[in-house]
Amino acid sequence: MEDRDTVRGEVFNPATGEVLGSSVTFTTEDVNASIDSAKNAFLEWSQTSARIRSVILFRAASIVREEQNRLSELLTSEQGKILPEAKNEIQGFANILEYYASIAGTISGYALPKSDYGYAFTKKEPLGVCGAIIPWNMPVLIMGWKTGPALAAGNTLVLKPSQKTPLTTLKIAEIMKRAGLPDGVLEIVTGSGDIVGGAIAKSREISALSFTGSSGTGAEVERLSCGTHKRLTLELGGSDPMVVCSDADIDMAVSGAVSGRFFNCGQTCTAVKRLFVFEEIFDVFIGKLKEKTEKISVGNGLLKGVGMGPLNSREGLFEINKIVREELDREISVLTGGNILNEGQFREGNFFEPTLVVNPRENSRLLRDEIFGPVLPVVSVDSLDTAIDYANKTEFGLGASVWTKSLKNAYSFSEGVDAGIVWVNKHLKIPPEIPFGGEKSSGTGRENGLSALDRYMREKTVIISP
Ligand code: TXE
Repeated sequence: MEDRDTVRGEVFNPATGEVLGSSVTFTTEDVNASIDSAKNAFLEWSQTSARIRSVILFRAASIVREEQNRLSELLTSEQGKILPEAKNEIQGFANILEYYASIAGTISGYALPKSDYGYAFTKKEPLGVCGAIIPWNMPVLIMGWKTGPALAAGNTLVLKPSQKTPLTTLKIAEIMKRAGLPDGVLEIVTGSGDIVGGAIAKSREISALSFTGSSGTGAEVERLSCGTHKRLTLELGGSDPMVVCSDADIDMAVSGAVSGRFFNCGQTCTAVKRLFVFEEIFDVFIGKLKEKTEKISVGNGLLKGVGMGPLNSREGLFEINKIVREELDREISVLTGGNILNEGQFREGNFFEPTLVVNPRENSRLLRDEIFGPVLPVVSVDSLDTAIDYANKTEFGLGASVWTKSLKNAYSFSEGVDAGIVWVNKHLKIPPEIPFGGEKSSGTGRENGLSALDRYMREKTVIISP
């Protein structure tokens, strides 16, 4: 199989290998022209009342909902995720726009007590032109995380989707225009990471940049934007631990692990990437886990009954295969799966079996790196302290979960784990009003909720002397 990922702007269906369409390859000059358009649109948009901005965002959300079937099919075709997940993602985008539309009119500062110098108050203002760089794993949801707060606050936005998944993003941008978004308020710039992403990172006209992607590219974005004084939000890789205590509801935890890992074919920043199970329940737990994992039917995400689609890219597929083969070479036990699927209906796609690996070596890449595919390492632990030690033995600190009925366990885990978001008896779910983001190599800043809105505004203090 040869790698068909391209820099020429073609978009491939990861289930069939067919060319679905293409996007324009912007040059640096094209990106700068889009930044100028966003700059020209800023004055009018920032002075449009919050009520009108909200009306436009609500209208856009409503059209997105009306067209969700068409959009979901396109998203599945370009990204690979199964249709029900694509529908959830499209609805998730609409949810985010509606959330920010509903709070745009509440943006406010506060009045300070009278001092010897007179009266003072603070107010919140939009920053100007903002930038967004989006990856291919959740292109529409992540577009919402950045578009919702940036536009609701009165900024204009230059947004770069991944070259692997630009098509649904472009359709949604058209819908937002149809909903009444003035020209220049949302500029989509397509093309390569180096040129298009680089131009955004280096621009002095962009006041804030929100990037989601790998930790390595995040570091490059930091380097490129150094000296431009832009505000950076970085949502980077994760290697989320899930800890199952001996008092947990085992069936609920098994379901949580399976959906937490194999959702989106394992390509989610806050997926369950390492599973730690108390030794008292280990055998029962992995028996049930194996059974449920083997029931996942793999295939083209457009087909009914399919539970997991292909990986998005050939390079991703080969990387996952390499990591699993490294484990096999060390005679580590693969409980189920472990292979590329390439016969019959799978021939042209990027399919890999849902895979469970039991007790890999402590320094295995499975327990150290961000594994972006359907492979779950399961490790037995003798106590919560050991589990927390393992959980923190990674450069990442995005999400983490503990499954228990004990308040004491929940409290100790949430205190001890290095993570930006901690779930108890749940993993992965993040509604629009809940802020989340990472620690350590998982990034800086927050998406969602009021915290994200704040990233797109500056606080100005006014002092009025009599
Ligand atoms: O990501 P990149 P890739 C991880 C995951 C995955 C690996 C590689 O492990 O296997 O990263 O994925 C743009 N300046 N995650 O290569 O390169 C790029 O065009 C500015 C985890 O797709 O980080 C795309 O729009 N921008 C992650 C975006 O950055 C640049 C989600 C992300 O691409 C650029 C995605 C540059 N020099 C990948 N180079 C998560 N945890 O959510 C590239 N880009």
